[in-house]
Amino acid sequence: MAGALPCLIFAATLMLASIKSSTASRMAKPGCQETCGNLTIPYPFGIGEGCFHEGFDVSCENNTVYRHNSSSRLKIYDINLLGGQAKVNTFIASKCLNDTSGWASLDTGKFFTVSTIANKLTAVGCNTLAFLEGYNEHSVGAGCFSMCVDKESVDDGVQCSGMGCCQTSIAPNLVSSNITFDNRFNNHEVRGFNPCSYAFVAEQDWFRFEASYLEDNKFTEKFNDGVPTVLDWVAGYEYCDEAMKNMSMYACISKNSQCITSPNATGYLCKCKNGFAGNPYLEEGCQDINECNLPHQYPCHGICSNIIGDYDCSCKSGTQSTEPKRKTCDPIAVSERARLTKMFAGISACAVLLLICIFALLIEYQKRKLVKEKKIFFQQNGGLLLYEQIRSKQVDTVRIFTKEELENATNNFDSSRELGRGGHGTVYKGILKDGRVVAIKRSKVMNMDQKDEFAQEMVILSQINHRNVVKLLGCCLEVEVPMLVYECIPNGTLFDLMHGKNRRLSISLDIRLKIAQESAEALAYLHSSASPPIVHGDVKSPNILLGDNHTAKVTDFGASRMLPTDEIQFMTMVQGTIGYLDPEYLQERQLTEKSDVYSFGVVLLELITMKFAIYSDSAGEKRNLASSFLLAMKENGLQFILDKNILEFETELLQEIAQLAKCCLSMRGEERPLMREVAERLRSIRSTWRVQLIQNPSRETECLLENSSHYDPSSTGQHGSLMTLDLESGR
Ligand SMILES: *[C@@H]1O[C@H](CO)[C@@H](O)[C@H](O)[C@H]1NC(C)=O
Ligand SMILES: *[C@@H]1O[C@H](CO)[C@@H](O)[C@H](O)[C@H]1NC(C)=O
Ligand SMILES: *[C@@H]1O[C@H](CO)[C@@H](O)[C@H](O)[C@H]1NC(C)=O
Ligand SMILES: *[C@@H]1O[C@H](CO)[C@@H](O)[C@H](O)[C@H]1NC(C)=O
Ligand SMILES: *[C@@H]1O[C@H](CO)[C@@H](O)[C@H](O)[C@H]1NC(C)=O
Ligand SMILES: *[C@@H]1O[C@H](CO)[C@@H](O)[C@H](O)[C@H]1NC(C)=O
Ligand SMILES: CC(=O)N[C@H]1CO[C@H](CO)[C@@H](O)[C@@H]1O
Repeated sequence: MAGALPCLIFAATLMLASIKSSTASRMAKPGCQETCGNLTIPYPFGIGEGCFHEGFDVSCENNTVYRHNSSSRLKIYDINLLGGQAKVNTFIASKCLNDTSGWASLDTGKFFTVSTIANKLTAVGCNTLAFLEGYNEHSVGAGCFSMCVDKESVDDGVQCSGMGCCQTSIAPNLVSSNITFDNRFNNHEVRGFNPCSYAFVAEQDWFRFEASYLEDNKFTEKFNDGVPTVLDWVAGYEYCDEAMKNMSMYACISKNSQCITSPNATGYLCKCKNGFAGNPYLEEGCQDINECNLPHQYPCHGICSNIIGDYDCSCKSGTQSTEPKRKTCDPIAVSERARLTKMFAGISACAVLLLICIFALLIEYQKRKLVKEKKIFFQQNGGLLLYEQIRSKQVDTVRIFTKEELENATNNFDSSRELGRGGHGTVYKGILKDGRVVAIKRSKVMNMDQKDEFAQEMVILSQINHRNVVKLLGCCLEVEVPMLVYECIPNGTLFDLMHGKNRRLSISLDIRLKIAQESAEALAYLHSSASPPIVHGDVKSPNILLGDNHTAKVTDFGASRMLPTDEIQFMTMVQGTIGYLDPEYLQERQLTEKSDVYSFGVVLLELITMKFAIYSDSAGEKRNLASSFLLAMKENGLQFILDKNILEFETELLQEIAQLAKCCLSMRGEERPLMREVAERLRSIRSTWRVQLIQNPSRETECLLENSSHYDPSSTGQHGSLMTLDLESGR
């Protein structure tokens, strides 16, 4: 038995660790920062947009958590999720000799109040009367008087007895308060041993009084940084029944959570139902407690089996009753003595058995948890839907990758493998086991609805096969946020080509027309291939990849369907693609094919002006390319905005392209042409241009014809010389 004790302790530690890790992993919203310094930040608290519930916005600076947007900028030490409390740092009011000022105020901000149970108003000093004036729904106040005429009368205990230190309770639900001193009492009479008075609201049992605090500077030296104060918070000011009526603001969204009226403040809090633990404010926050793993809290003297939200305790076979009984197991005693003997023998056997069981259970539990998690994610991410489709042969082009495969392919998502980072996620370069190079996109966080749509989207996308659309090869659904695997397009994006490092090279008009036409074809195809039409929703030059021979490949397709629709995240999205966004979409929030037409119009403009969608003019002012262009069109000043390198070519043709772009940029969606029409128009413009090149050979034409047999755009040398000629012909 000697070895059993350390064993037990070890087992208990392991158990605690496993409980900690399983709950700790679900405290913040997925994808949000979970800790700051050594403080865990549980949702509804959160850092950054989309990570907090309204009113619980905090920031992390220098490993310290601050409550945002409260006028006193409160530093948070501790958050008690289930008790609805937070410990913050507040300031001390101090007054020395007979100066009249000296105050400290506190504004708690929305949903927070100063806890009346947990705090006390404390004053330190002799001949000191400290006041707290505050406001809950009414004006309220409290005062505390400390009296001592000489040093000897100061009570040198740890408690505040009223001599040198006093304490009093404060009113409930304070949202703002101001601590001041009564000027009729001052330190002049006791200046010899107590020059200053101090007052503060702090956690009740935290402060230990010492007589030396009355001496010069002793107190401020020790408590210069402020004192800890407990605030109560609520998820909302309503009572539970009212709160549940408005689901848009209701905070207890976890499946097995419930609403409780806060005992400490006015409003409601959330809690997991009995048998569940975790964060009740998160969608999947409340998780079943496996009671059988916690024999101390949930003693079971038989066979313990966990069930969702509860547990069963049945007798071991061999005893009289084999029928399962709840919680306890007391087979009818034959005789007291027999029972005792049996029990005694049982206990030691049980202890050993228990130990082994605990170990086995622990290992099994962790393993199962992982498998279960994967399975849950798989289901959440629409895996079953997709699996069905694959089986019924509706989808035969898409593979489902495992998490391990993708981790191996990307060297564990090493940052050196990063190809790009955008509004929707990060793209990594991956090398599959069979040597194929692929691009792997890890999306940002999604909610459940988006995940369902994601699967639908994948089914649609997998059926698309167009030479100008980046091909979807597969996906991985076993992770919290699904990952997509695309074919890898080697030559960068159109954005890089125009604005990247090599932008000093001019791009021939022919190539520009080719890219424009091919992108338009891709979008037209996508708009017409399915019903309802698939809308890209994020057409922009960074989303047009370039393959060999400058073949355009549209990517990030269907991002729109995965885009969040609630307001906060919507704003992020707008920022991500500002400059390309259809103004009508902004107003009506209704994404249509015509939104893509508008965005394509901006890409077309980029191609003929070589400017960014939002660019700085010569005066350094930010301008919207679409607006500048439309203005230039109106004022017949097209030559001032077009790229100088193509300006001299063929004004009629350029006019035609500009006219097309103008149509695409029409304010009203219905006035814009269909993508199919745009593609047709570009096709005819391009063929006109080619015919002209052949009939009326300029130097660019000669160059093109000369090089056509061994034209290889992937070799920069060739490319470069071609461009030089290009430039010359422009002069
Ligand atoms: C967190 O860190 C601070 C100092 O960095 C320390 O004073 C405090 O005790 C720590 N809290 C916990 C819970 O470890
Ligand atoms: C804390 O932040 C301030 C600026 O806000 C900075 O000057 C200081 O170096 C930071 N301290 C640490 C320890 O990071
Ligand atoms: C209410 O206040 C008490 C005393 O500060 C605290 O222990 C408890 O966690 C608070 N909240 C709830 C929900 O009881
Ligand atoms: C404080 O007040 C006393 C009389 O009440 C006066 O004699 C003394 O000069 C004052 N001290 C200061 C620093 O104002
Ligand atoms: C607190 O009270 C003092 C004295 O009445 C006053 O001067 C100060 O402005 C008050 N502070 C706030 C924030 O109300
Ligand atoms: C629910 O709350 C939101 C935000 O406070 C509010 O705009 C909406 O009108 C409320 N709905 C109902 C039915 O009360
Ligand atoms: C308590 C507080 O300062 N609340 C402010 C938070 O920020 C919003 C908008 O920025 C203000 O309207 C609130 O007054």
